[in-house]
Amino acid sequence: MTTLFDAFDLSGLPLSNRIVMAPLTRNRSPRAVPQPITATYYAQRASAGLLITEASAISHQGQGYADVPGLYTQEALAGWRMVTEAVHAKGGKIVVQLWHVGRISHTALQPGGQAPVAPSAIQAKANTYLIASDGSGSFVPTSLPRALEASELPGIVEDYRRAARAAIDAGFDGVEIHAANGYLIDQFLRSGSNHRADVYGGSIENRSRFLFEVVEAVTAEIGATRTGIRLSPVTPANDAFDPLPQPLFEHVVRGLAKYSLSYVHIIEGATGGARDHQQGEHPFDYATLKRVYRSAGGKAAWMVNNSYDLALAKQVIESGDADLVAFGRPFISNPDLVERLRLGVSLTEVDASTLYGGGAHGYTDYPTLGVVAS
Ligand code: 8OZ
Repeated sequence: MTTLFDAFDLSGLPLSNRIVMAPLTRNRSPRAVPQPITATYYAQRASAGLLITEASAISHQGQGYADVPGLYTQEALAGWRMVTEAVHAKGGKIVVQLWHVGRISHTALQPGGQAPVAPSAIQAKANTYLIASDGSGSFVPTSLPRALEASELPGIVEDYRRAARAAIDAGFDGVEIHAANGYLIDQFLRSGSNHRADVYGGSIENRSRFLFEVVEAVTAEIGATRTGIRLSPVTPANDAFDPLPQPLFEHVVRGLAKYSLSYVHIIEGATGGARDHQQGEHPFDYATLKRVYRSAGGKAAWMVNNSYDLALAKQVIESGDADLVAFGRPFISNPDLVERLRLGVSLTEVDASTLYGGGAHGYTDYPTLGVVAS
């Protein structure tokens, strides 16, 4: 029987177990540059089968929160190079999450203080995070976005392509396209944020067009086997809404099945919240989503995420319902999460006050088993 702790072949990338560190925003990269301490943080967690970095902006326009990292300056890529080298030195594997926030941004974070961009000029009922010059952080409402011209989309697709290439050149084992949690790609997918009248809006096919253009560009540049994608069919995160998520996401995975992707990463329910969260009239059927993907010929690893505990993670792997399980917050406060799960010992609780922004405290000072925090 397959267990959580068995090795896994991720499209030729050997993983030492089926436990993945989910992408986790930490706001500790001033000027979008990962720091030496970022390398320490990821290297401490290298016993995960796979590390997925925090979301990383593909362009300045794709940036939506204070001090999140990017992939669009040489300085940032040099910072990421330190991270990939530190993780690989510990025998870990690491992919970077490619991010364009779309409307989940603020004029203070955009080039020239301009409005953020989105499929439609609809302000999200959501907050972003700013850090003042005195270092204090605060959540503020996102700014009203402007609707993108169709003629601007090839430039954004090009930013994804360039960021994917830069990521591979910086030593990453692959990339994850962030198509979840109410950011730009998800804003195109869902009718709540996409009111366009052109070929990028209206029907499910049209709303999915931008996603497939990004997938096409990234896979053509670095290879599908180094490309994963994250979806969140029913999350309300960042004001994401669609009344008919089932046919929408079945269309998406049917289209993804044409590519030999490394993995499809599904957030089940509300991101960081209820696993049974629902949008529209019916509970979302994740088993059918997977079946549709496999019936269409999709071979990628099926990665699941959201509030898994050890028992649920064991069950989903042992039953074959998923190939990989991603853990989020438990990885923040348990750098040796794999070992703790293996031994079935208790986990350290996360300190919510140090999640976003700050320095080493709550970042690199969580203890491993038998070691007292300094
Ligand atoms: C928490 C805070 C800021 C951003 C996501 C990138 O939800 C995020 C994020 C999470 O995908």
